[in-house]
Amino acid sequence: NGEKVVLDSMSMQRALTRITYEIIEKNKGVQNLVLIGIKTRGVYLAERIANRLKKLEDTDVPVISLDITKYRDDQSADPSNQSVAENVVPIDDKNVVLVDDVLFTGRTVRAALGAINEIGRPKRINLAVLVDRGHRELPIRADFVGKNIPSSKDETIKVLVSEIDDRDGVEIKQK
Ligand code: 3GP
Ligand code: 5GP
Ligand code: MG
Repeated sequence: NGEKVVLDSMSMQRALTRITYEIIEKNKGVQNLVLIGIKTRGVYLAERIANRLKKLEDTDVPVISLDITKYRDDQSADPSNQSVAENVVPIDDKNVVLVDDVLFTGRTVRAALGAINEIGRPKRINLAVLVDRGHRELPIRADFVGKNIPSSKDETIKVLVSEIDDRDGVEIKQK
């Protein structure tokens, strides 16, 4: 039914492993590092990276789970005082890596920066995404990219993580 596999399970593992090495290199180690995953799949990807960091650097890097709903620009402001994050640790003066599955218009990342501002003031924030599909509407780019997938707007990219989907992988299909 018109689905094309862009990353199979092994390729997805390798992309996450490469991103992990790039994070270690850019950060000159894992000191002062905090990962922030954007719900839903960004959190699982951040946890995968944290598992790799543990193996490679023998360090437990915290993973915060971020809910950007309150900061979205396409709905009236959420009046509730709901917390924007789970597993919160201090992020002041930390090197934060924000993790998401797909980077598209950039609006989710813009919202995430607002939510992070509620938690603290990191020294620096970098962005890691499994897929960059283009079509940015804001001046936002990723520092670490699993795969660039040029896409048309009437295509949709499916990101599967075995924690909640039946397998790992990335597929592209006509909407
Ligand atoms: P996620 O929360 O795990 O990232 O937006 C809800 C879900 O729908 C997302 O899951 C995302 O993967 C998926 N999705 C597929 N196509 C789109 C799209 O074009 N825009 C958004 N916002 N989500 C999409
Ligand atoms: P943006 O805000 O950059 O337009 O979109 C980023 C967010 O929307 C990501 O968290 C991602 O989950 C979701 N998203 C946007 N486009 C797609 C897509 O084609 N496939 C998937 N899986 N998610 C998408
Ligand atoms: Mg997402």
